[in-house]
Amino acid sequence: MPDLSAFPIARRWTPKHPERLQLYSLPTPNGVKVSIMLEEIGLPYEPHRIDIGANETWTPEFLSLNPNGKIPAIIDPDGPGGKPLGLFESGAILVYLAEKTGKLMSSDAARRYETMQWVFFQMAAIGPMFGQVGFFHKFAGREYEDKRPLKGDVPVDVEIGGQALPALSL
Ligand SMILES: N[C@@H](CCC(=O)N[C@@H](CS)C(=O)NCC(=O)O)C(=O)O
Repeated sequence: MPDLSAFPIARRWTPKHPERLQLYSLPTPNGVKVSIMLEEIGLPYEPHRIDIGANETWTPEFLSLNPNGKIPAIIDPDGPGGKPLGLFESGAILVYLAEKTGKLMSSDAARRYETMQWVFFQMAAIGPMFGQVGFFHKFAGREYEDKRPLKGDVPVDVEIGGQALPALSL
């Protein structure tokens, strides 16, 4: 039976099946990427529901696994060399699972990089943009005041190279 006691997160979210991959997540767009992959590759896992609405990702136990305070994160009790491995960032987890199981990523180098480019595109481009749209339009937008002047509303003092320019109307 693997010993996960070195991971503080396992003290707050106690594993019932420590021999299975431990998934710390919630069904959000980033969270489901990992659970969908786990279902697709058929790797047994134990999910732990992390309530981001209650700021559970910012507890010391969660931060010990992901200092960035975000789901998803995993502990694989059977990591490289048979040792437990903790991992965060959905893209890193997807690549790890693909390499661990030899599924959903080709062993052919060109095909592998083709897959990686789409993973990086999702992670670095479209994912964060959609995330911001969702955050500001659907969830917390009204809590943030946009202090920028509206076009034509407010004259703005501009200084370039220490020299004051006449007020501009944007
Ligand atoms: N780049 C990260 C983003 C993860 C992320 O943004 N997770 C959100 C939910 S989708 C979260 O945990 N938010 C909680 C918070 O920021 O308090 C990844 O892909 O894993």
